[in-house]
This record gives sequence, structure tokens and C-alpha cells, in this order.
Amino acid sequence: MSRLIVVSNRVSVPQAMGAAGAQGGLAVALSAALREHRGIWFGWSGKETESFTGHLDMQRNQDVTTATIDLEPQDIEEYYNGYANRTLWPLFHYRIDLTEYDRNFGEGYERVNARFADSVLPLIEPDDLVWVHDYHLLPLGSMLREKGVTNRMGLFLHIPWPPTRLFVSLPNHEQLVASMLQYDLIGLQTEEWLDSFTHYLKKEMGLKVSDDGVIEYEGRRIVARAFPIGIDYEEFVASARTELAQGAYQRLKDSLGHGRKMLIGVDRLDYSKGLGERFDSFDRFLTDNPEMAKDVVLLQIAPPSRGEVASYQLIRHDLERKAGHINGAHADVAWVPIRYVNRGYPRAELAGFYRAADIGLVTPLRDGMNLVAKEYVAAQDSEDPGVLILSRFAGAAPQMEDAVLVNPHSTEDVSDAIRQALHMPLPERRRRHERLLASVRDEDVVRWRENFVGALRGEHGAEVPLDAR
Ligand code: ADQ
Repeated sequence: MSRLIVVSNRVSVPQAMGAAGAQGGLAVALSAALREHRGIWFGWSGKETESFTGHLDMQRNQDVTTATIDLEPQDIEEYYNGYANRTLWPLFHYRIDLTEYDRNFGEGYERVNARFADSVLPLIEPDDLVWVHDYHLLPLGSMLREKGVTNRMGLFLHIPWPPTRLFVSLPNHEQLVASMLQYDLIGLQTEEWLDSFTHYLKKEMGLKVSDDGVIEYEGRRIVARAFPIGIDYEEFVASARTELAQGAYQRLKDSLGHGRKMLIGVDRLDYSKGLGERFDSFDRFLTDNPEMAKDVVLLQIAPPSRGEVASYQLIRHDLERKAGHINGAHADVAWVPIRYVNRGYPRAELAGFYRAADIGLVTPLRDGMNLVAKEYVAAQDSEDPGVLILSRFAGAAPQMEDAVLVNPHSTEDVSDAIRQALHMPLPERRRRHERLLASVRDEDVVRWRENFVGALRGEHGAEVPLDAR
């Protein structure tokens, strides 16, 4: 079996089996793949260094080998806070109004990708498969090719691919996409993002793309396909059964008081998650349904992220103001409508919280996939499951049509959905949950990585052409 070299911006190996901390199932899933393939996970340590040395910190943790490098403050500012999170992230989430174009960001992005390429190069052996993750590292494959790497290389993009009309606002867009075409396999989360990507290739670059996603470029064939990511179902269900989860469930239930229903939102504090719109919708629900208002509570858990970037400071400020305003307008001595918590929790506790919630409110304005929707479903008690309210703009929506699908921009739509969910009869809740659970269980993260790695290897009918190079 070929070794696997995984490259991502950050490297996070779970501290102990079954307890991935707040890192999410991806760390668990990739670690499992790396253990199986005797691979290496390479990326940025998250640490700063005065001046870049390229020193590789190699460690072995839970049977996974990691290799990390430190970056200079200017690298972090231009590559991570700059091009990745002020240019690509907002643009790829259709937020052209928040997108900043700065030549220094672009140069920093190229420089850090070149540093990644130089540092990972000595780790790559002839038969290794190289699997690169996400928008931070789009040109990495082409830089490795320039250094003579002929291994099979795949890229998986965790976020949406924007419509061509938006994407072309990126200076040097063609150069960026041309560099991506040095991979053998390009994976996107959904058919929608795949369609946007191939539309760009055809319309802007005049390339031929077959119905099964084979792109012809400079005499080579590259495959682009959708690989919807899932959660680590087994790990999540196991963590939901732990004492920590039971304790979290009970504590939360007790705090609600008799007969009160709870809605839960769990998101990184990010403008793409539609938190402001969600608070407005809940406000509207309270105003339009005064007879039910005091019987519901919204628990919103939102750990801050990317605090160096101004748009994230603004959204944080805005949400604090909104939560304060809504609570001020509606609260009573024994009831506060929104519990707004800015911290992360261990996955087991999170599972207990999900289970205690009658409604999972997942309303991103745009999301590559959204794993919270899947975790909410996996954590429910099948006998008495809660209802998932899901944005139709989440990548997860096409797989989760048994959720109550909403337009997160419409406070009326979301408010109606909350009322519908609160009144939903038990048989309907069970019916919807059963179908949702089947897809969350069957299309899990193990299947996702097996499909991706299998395609990269050229299995399943040699989807990645064996004559690639
Ligand atoms: P994210 O934008 O981070 O991921 P998401 O898919 O929802 O979004 O994953 C968040 C993860 O963080 C979940 O596993 C969740 O449990 C965890 N998390 C969130 N808040 C937490 C808290 N307070 N405490 C502990 N854990 C918390 C990106 C893309 C998504 C895509 C994923 C995976 O933006 O669209 O689904 O990658 O590909």
C-alpha cells in the first residue's frame, strides 16, 4: 500500500483516541488514514519564528507521524490572515463585499506555499500519494511539480467554489486555477461547487471537461469530482455515550426548567455562518409567537476564530450587541431567550448539548458542507429525536432533504420553520430523523477518505487516468 502524505495549513492530531478535543472529526479521520497508510501529516505548527529556517519538527503521536514548520510573522500576516482569510475565504463564500485584494497578500501566499513545497519535498518518496487540503495551499501541487515531483497528487477543497462571475474578480485568477491543474485529482464538497469550477474551466479557459469530470489540459487529464465530507460517525456516537456527554445533557436539561424547549446553534464565529440573521430570526419568532415565547431558549455556542481579521472583530461586536438587545427586549426575571457562549467544548459535551436540544438551528449563508448539521443528527435519541432546521445554502443540504430546509436570509422563513419544528408530531420527527441518520451514518468520513484516496490511486475504474504523467 502506498504511503500517504497529507498536507494542510495546520496539523492537529487528537490527544487521545476517541477524544478529539474541539478539533473535530477531520483530525480523527485523517489520523486514522495516516495510521493505516503509515503516512506523514505535514503543515504549519501554528507557531512564529523570527526568521524562517525550514526546520522540520517531526513527532510521533498516537501512531501518526507529524512534521511541522514555524512561520515568520510576516508570513502569517500575508498568507494566513491576508490571502487565505481576507481574500479567498470571503470570495469563495460569495462575500465580494468583504474581499480584500492586496498584492502583498498574494506575494505572501506564494512565498509560504513555496516554503511548504521546499519543506515537504524531502519527505516524499517515489510511491507516496500526496493529499493537499484546502484554500490555503491551492498552488502547492504546481510548486512540487516544478521541483520534479511526479507522484500522484490530489487536492480537496473544504469550502465552496464561487460562481465564475465572482471568481473572476480575483486578480490572477487564471494563474491560480492553472496551478491547481497540476494535481491529478481535484475534490470539491458538492455538485454545485463542482459545476461552478468546471464552468470556469470551460468558459474562461476554453478547456474540455467530460461529463464524468475529466479535464484535458496541456496534454494531460485531470479529474474533478464531488466528495461530500461526513463526520466520524462511530467516534461521535461513542463520545455521545460517555459519562461526560450524559453529564452535559443532564446539566443543560436541568437548567432549562420544566417543559421548556431548546434550540441549539454551534458554529465558529464566522460571518459565513449567518449568526446575525439567525438571531434576527429568533427575535422575529419571539415577537410573532408571544404565546410560545417564554417556553423556548436559544443556546448559541460560538467560539471566536480569526480574531486578527477586522471583519471577524466586527461580527463579534455585532453579535454581542444583538444578543444583548434581544435579551433586553424580551427577557423576564426567570427567563433569558438567548444564551450566547463564546467558547469551545470537548466533543463529548457537545454531543450531550445536541441531544438536549429540541431543534438544531444550522443556518449558514454559505458553507462548503457543514458538519454541525450531521453531528446534531447523530447525537439525537432515535425514540424522541429533535428537528434539524438547515439552510439550503449549506453544502450538506442536498444530502439532508429530510431536514426543514430554510432560506437563512428570510427571518420569516426561519421563524415559520421554528414554529413548524416545535409543533412537529413525534411520528414525523422519527420518520425524518431515520432517513437523515441513515445518510449521516452511511456517508461518513471514512467513506469520504476511502473514496478520495481510492480515486487518487486510480481505483474504482481508474477514475484518475493512469497515464496522468
Ligand atoms: P468549518 O467552517 O469549521 O469547516 P463545520 O463543518 O461546521 O465548519 O465544522 C466545525 C467543527 O467544529 C464541527 O465538528 C464542530 O463540532 C466543531 N465546533 C464548532 N464549534 C465548537 C465548539 N464551541 N466547541 C467544540 N467544537 C466546536 C470547514 C468548512 C465546512 C466543512 C468543514 C469540513 O467551512 O463547510 O464542513 O471544513 O470539510
